[in-house]
Amino acid sequence: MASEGYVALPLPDRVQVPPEVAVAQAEAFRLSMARRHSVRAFAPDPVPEAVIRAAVATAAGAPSGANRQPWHFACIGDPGLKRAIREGVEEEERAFYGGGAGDPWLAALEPLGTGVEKPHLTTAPWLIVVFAERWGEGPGGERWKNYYVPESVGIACGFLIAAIHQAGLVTLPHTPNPMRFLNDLLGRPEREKPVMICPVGYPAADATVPAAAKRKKPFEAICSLHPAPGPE
Ligand code: IYR
Repeated sequence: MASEGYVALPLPDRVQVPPEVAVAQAEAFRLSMARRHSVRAFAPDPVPEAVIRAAVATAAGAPSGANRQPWHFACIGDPGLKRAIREGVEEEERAFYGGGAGDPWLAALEPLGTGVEKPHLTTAPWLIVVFAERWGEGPGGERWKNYYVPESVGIACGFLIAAIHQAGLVTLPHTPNPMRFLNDLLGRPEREKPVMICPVGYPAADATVPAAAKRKKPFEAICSLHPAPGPE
């Protein structure tokens, strides 16, 4: 891949908010994201393609190693393709829940109520399959290295999940293993590895979430401040 060298642009979209506005905005975003829940039961109501396109464009704006953008998002609204994906996923999950996972893993999943059946993969109006591009390839077959691929794609997935939530929709990040059948179904090259399936839609009227999923670690357990905060 040819380098164009370093070209500096003045920071686009510069904002400089007062500290109290920064605190208020951070808190507003925290509260909004705290209202995001992974949902397993979807309503069949349609979702406009424009929402899916906007969410994917948001994800594709994520930072990535050397700006290689090592991702591809396959968006599936076709019912036959969704059914084929569900069948492939459930076949893998049968092996996983039938012993492949091992007892400690199955015990860890029990409070989440997961299982082989994945009806959401056909009920949700859209599935977004996220692929990680392990290396880049030009039209002439020349190859280049991508950097920090899992980290980059993980960040993009976070952006995608936040964008879906911001649109007022729900998803359930799903990561069956090894998922290679998705390359065949979706015509993606071998150098792309499927890493996540995000069903997207409205929640079913009777949707529930596992109580266990709502127990978050105390803030003090996941964050340390240096220097330690003084007395209020
Ligand atoms: N992929 C399986 C199992 C599973 C694994 C983890 I780690 C989860 O947080 C949830 C499920 C499934 O989707 O059922």
